[in-house]
Amino acid sequence: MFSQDDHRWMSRALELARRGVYTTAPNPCVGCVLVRDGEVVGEGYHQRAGEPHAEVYALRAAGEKARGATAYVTLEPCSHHGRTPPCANALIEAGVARVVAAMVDPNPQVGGRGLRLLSEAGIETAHGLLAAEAEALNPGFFKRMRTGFPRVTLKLGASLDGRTAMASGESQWITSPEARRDVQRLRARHDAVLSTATTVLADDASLTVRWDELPEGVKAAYPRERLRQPKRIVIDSKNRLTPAQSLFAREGEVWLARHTAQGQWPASVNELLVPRLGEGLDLVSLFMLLAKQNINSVLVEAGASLAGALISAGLVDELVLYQAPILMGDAGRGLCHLPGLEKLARAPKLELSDVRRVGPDIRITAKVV
Ligand code: AOF
Ligand code: ZN
Repeated sequence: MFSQDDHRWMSRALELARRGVYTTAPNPCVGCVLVRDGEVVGEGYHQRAGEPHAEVYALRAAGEKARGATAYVTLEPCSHHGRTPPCANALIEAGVARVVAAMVDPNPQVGGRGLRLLSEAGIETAHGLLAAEAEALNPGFFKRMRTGFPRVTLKLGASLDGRTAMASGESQWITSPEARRDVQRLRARHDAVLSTATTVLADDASLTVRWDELPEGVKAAYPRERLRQPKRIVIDSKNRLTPAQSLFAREGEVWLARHTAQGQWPASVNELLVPRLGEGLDLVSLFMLLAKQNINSVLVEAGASLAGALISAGLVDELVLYQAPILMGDAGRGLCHLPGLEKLARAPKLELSDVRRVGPDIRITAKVV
């Protein structure tokens, strides 16, 4: 059904889409290439929510040459009036002859309607070309659209023997500056960073992205003036945080997840009221609330208690573990608190997706299965 040329142009559209990875949230990254008589007549990609979609940039670049062209789009053209008008209509008006989408848009406001509009207008349509690559572009957006939950990445740092702190609690800087730079990249790729009052109070963590500390390759693709701070979500079920913590002095929003509102906060701080569950707050409700606030992806940076609770609740999609070549001994603190786990058969299982060196450390990326 798809020719070699089709593959080539869709690969190009995917490449364009990737340029938006740090800036499109809460929208997905999308790329579009318009080809007529074997020649590219227009290209575009989505840059920022509220700004035009990929197809619009490609159509503007092509002008009259869009007539009779094939449009390669990494996501089904939209059919709804969101922040911008429907791309399906724009493609119809421009007179394109064929539209190839890598995949259908799982957004319930679209969900096949874009392709249907196009084919009802007499345009040849197809989808499913390089679909796995297109899926991988927007894992958070797709998960939120399909399930109503954000995609959750759990970041952990430990010694080679899996310890995060000495028995005394001493723990600062186990992993290298290179690993910390890599964490800056992770933060930049997520819509929100989630932590706890315990971690914030212990480390005086800021949880922000510092553009200067991003790896060089990321800086090239992510101009300083487009830097977007991930929302910082802090679980503070005992209302322990006060406006004095340095977290609140940094640029970007902070959402405090609590049972009850309390205190006077600057405008950049919101209290997110979450129901109680046992000792803490209901994590399932918290994540559903975050998805309702258009958060596609959450990076968790906290201690062993939250890590264990999230894994036990089945809320973690992926784990990123940095391990430093040091041994901290078996009296040190562990990575993940899993009370009541006695049988190996019940131990959470992971599947490695990537293992590499980051400076002197190891980075392991694994999916929770
Ligand atoms: C496309 N092309 O480049 C993108 C699409 O609020 P809006 O108008 O920006 O619409 C956002 C929705 O449009 C988003 O949730 C997703 O379903 C779709 N994104 N569609 O045709 C694009 N970025
Ligand atoms: Zn659109």
